[in-house]
Amino acid sequence: MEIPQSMSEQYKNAKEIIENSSDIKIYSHIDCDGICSGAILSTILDRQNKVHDIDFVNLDVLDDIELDHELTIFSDLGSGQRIDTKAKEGQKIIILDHHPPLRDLDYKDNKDYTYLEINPIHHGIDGSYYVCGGGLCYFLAKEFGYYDLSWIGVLSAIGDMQNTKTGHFEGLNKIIQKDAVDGGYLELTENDINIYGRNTRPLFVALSYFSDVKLPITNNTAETMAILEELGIDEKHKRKTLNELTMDEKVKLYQKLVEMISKVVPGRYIKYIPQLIIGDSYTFLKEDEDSFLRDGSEFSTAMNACGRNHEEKVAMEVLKGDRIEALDQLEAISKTHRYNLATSISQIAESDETNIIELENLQYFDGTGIKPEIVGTVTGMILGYCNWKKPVIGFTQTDDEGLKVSLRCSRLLSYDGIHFGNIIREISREVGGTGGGHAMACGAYIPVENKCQFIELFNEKLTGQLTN
Ligand SMILES: [Mn+2]
Repeated sequence: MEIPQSMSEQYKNAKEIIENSSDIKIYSHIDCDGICSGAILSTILDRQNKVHDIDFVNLDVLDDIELDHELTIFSDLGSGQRIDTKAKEGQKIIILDHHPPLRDLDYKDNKDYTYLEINPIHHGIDGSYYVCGGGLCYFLAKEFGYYDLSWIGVLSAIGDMQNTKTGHFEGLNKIIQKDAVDGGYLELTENDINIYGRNTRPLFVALSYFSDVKLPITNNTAETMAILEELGIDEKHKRKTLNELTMDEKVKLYQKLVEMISKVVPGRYIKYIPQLIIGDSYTFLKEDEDSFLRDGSEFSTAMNACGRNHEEKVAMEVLKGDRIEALDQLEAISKTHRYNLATSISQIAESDETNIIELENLQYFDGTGIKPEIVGTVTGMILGYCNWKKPVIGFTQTDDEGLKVSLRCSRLLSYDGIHFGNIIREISREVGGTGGGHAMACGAYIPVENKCQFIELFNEKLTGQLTN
């Protein structure tokens, strides 16, 4: 895939607009993709000697936002929000977003302000798997000749889970990946064993987090140690990481995982098993050998940890190159974040009476007290304690009137073709809320009094869809 002509013309236009502006504001999203987007844009503007200000925001603050600058750039958001209702004559707006657009390509016409929206969907390119916000910003950087930012484009796509379907990058993401490899910033290991924490977690710990299917090793380090011993890998428990394994050892581990998973999944899922274990891995070659920044997934987790804790600017400074002060802060934030997650998990799953309620087609828990910012991550980790054949939904209070809802499910269900992001959008709307997201990771905000109705409708909606 290449960038369509219509889109590359938009990039030329965007470059021109930036070159001719001096008072610039950026709004970007608070997740890894949004932070990467912001870091790329901010670097472009720094190098162009453009004074600028950047804010990382939630989507809900954008509707009918006041525009106070000559040029306002929106990245990884904006397409789905009414960001230009207060645009004044002569102002300029650039949007770089991959979410479903409210407006079409000729919306720009007949305005007394400049409106440029670069969205792959306008050009027939999928925004879930082919390019995300950071990628779109990288193509702008490329227009300026800044190929060295390609690795941030790759990181954004990892954080946005653009590769979950196949384990590889496709579409425009592949161009970004190639730029990063060619520039010596990225090493791609195709079809590697894909278990989180390859650089920093001892393998017996990393394996215990396997939760797409409940295995004997899930949340059980005694069992993971026994299995590694049986395979002759890391027998003396020297806390070897996945990265330290030889190819031979990786093959043995792969075969063992396939064997274990085959025993517990229904026959029609057998064909998906390799996808659960295998995927490309990404190593950032400019990072220190033993740094958690060297592995793509671990780097993206640290970016998300900052987003969850309203410390996006720390994350951005690390991306822009501060590996001293900002990196120290990033480590501290990640540590606190991990502690908060562990506390939340033990409150829900590890207490004596189980707090997970299982219905016919779903399971849910009341996460009151868990910060809304982390309830999604917690829900994902709770999956390992649940029935993997059904999605798990977590609820937590945002204020007196609102609930944040998060849904996570095993990748097997999404390979099966269920798109929970679309389902949650529909159901949350029916109960007076808003929602959406990915096939296997999504969320919503709903009025607190409609929780039961939400659960009932959701459970009903799934009847016959989960065929286990
Ligand atoms: Mn995104």
